[in-house]
Amino acid sequence: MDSHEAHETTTRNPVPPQQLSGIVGHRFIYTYANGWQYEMYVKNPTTIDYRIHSGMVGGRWVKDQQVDLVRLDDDHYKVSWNEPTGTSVCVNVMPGKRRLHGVIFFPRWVEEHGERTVLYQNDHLDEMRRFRDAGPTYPIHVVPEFAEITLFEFVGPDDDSVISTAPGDLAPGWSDRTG
Ligand code: FER
Repeated sequence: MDSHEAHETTTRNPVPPQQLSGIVGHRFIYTYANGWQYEMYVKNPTTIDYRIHSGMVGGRWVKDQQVDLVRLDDDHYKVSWNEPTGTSVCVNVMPGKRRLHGVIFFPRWVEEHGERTVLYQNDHLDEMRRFRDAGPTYPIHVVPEFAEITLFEFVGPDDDSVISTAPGDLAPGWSDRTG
């Protein structure tokens, strides 16, 4: 047996079963321990829409962000992506526990000028990439926080009406609905 075959016979599959139906097609609203309130809609296994209701870049909203979505375990998913702004995000979601943990990696220019990203990003994609490339990128501002999921509901996949309004144009208290 050559070394390649030896590897083939001893390697293990590290990937747990990928059943994503417990998160795809769901909308959830959550508040981080630092008070920042976010809303995410998992449109399909590769795409999210989201709104930021309050916090450092409250008012920002995005549709059709491409993400990596995996199931880590029972009631435990992980969503990871990189924004056109250069911001990277990893979010662990435990719907049954109403628990979430996010780590946001902001480039220096967003930490200094977050207001430049407070808009409907889809209408400004090239502008965001220009800001990203102009920097400065470093030092990265790392924000790791737990959050409580205050609403978790199934609304169905691939529905562009779920997130279609700026956070600031919703009725007062809209994001306070629980469930
Ligand atoms: C989240 C944390 C950060 C999230 C989105 C972001 C939708 C996006 C940050 C940014 O680009 O400013 O939990 O969920």
